[in-house]
Amino acid sequence: SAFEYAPAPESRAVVDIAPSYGLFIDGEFAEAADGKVFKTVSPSTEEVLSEVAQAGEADVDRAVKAARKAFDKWSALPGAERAKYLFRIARIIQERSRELAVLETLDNGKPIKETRDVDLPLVAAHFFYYAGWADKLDHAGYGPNPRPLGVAGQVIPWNFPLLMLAWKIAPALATGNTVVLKPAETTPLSALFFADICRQAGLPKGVVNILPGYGDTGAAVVAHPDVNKVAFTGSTAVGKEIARTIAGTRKKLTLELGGKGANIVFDDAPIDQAVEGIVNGIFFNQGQVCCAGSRLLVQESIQDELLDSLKRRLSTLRLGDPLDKNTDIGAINSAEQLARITALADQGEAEGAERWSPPCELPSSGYWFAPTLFTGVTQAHTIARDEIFGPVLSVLTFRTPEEAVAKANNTPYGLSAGIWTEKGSRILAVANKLRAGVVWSNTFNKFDPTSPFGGYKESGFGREGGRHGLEAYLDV
Ligand code: TXE
Repeated sequence: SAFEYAPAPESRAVVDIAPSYGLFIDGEFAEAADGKVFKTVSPSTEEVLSEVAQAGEADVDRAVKAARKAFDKWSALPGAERAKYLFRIARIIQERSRELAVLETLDNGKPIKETRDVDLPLVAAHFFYYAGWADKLDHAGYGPNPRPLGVAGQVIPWNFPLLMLAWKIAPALATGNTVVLKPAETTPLSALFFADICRQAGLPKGVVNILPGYGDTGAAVVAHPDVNKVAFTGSTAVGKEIARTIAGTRKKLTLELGGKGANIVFDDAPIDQAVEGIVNGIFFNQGQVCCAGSRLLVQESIQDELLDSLKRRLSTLRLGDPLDKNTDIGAINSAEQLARITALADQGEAEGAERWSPPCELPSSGYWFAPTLFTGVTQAHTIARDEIFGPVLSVLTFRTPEEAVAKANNTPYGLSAGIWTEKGSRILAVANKLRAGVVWSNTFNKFDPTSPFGGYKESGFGREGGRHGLEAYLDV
């Protein structure tokens, strides 16, 4: 089934990484028009994995033209025909999931446990899910005959490279749009392997185009006049810049930006379960997750007990080789991200919060950051407000549910929150007052292709996933 776990990958031998890769335009791999290339490295070893073509404006133009040309035929196909391609892609992803999981772990630095058990099953599930919608769009609640928008320009980040690609490409293709996608500069490889999967599935040329590059490539995709829809996941600053760029055009836009999620633990919560949820909330993918539970709000009366358990649990986490299936904490994705995390954590200390990490040896090469806890954090601290996007948890306390809600909402972001309590009525009462796109109760970081995902406030707008995810790609 779509939700089956991938078999356990045992070594990097399952993936064959070529020394160089081209851009994927109109069904073919090609060099950049100006011949530019960049290197992608493994963040856990700093080993160069491959050299990748870097798309410039001329390449963006060629890719958009190919997508535009492919659009007429692709959008005219009966939905059931488009579904066949998407189901085929989903099945190939399942078949190749060991290889893709190892590839993603090498290029991103996250533990194989995560790419194997979370990323890859979810990637396949998204393609299966949206394949199922392709012939049912008349019944999606948007009235008869909703129309695709045209060419979708999609820019994605590095924290879930293949999953973010799936979130963007699966609904776009199901609804009859064609795609020009720019992967993040530090993680281009899985998108290029996906291009190969499109060929393997016999997807018509030009329906999917993949353009590796830096921010300027993304900006050129966004600004291209023949792009009809822009979908972006990344930093709030770049999201705002994109919104400014396309203001005044008729391009449709969805933005999935940063977050500062609160995990709220009440005094009646099952402590052991809450500790697991807190750890998953902030240390999953080294905390490089937009919906991470990066603020722990704990009811004052259980603070000591909870922190003791949490520290004991953190002391058992294994940091190291991401390809080792026992590893819990992998590498930080890039030197730049490591520098950002380091600077914010240092600022937390300088502003007077109390810093704690379990004893933990960091490998000598690669980009690493030990799991870190800050206690005595108040709203005045930078680490209570800014997105750190790393394995750093800020602990704040509250006395009453009202105070918990006020503190949780006291952020410019609004992407995620978690509530831990035995009382169902309290879950509903608190959840209804939180300004967050997703609220988990007695769990955290659970994803499902049938659920819409997206933010309030500075976390962006528009929804991805579920029936709502179709709307972003349709004129209704
Ligand atoms: O993001 P960028 P970065 C947050 C997180 C992190 C910070 C910086 O707080 O610490 O952002 O990360 C492309 N026009 N998130 O620098 O720059 C870029 O090439 C068009 C949260 O990596 O936003 C990449 O493909 N595109 C987040 C993508 O945008 C541009 C995930 C994201 O990079 C561009 C990532 C431009 N002008 C970071 N400039 C989340 N919501 O999950 C860059 N890009």
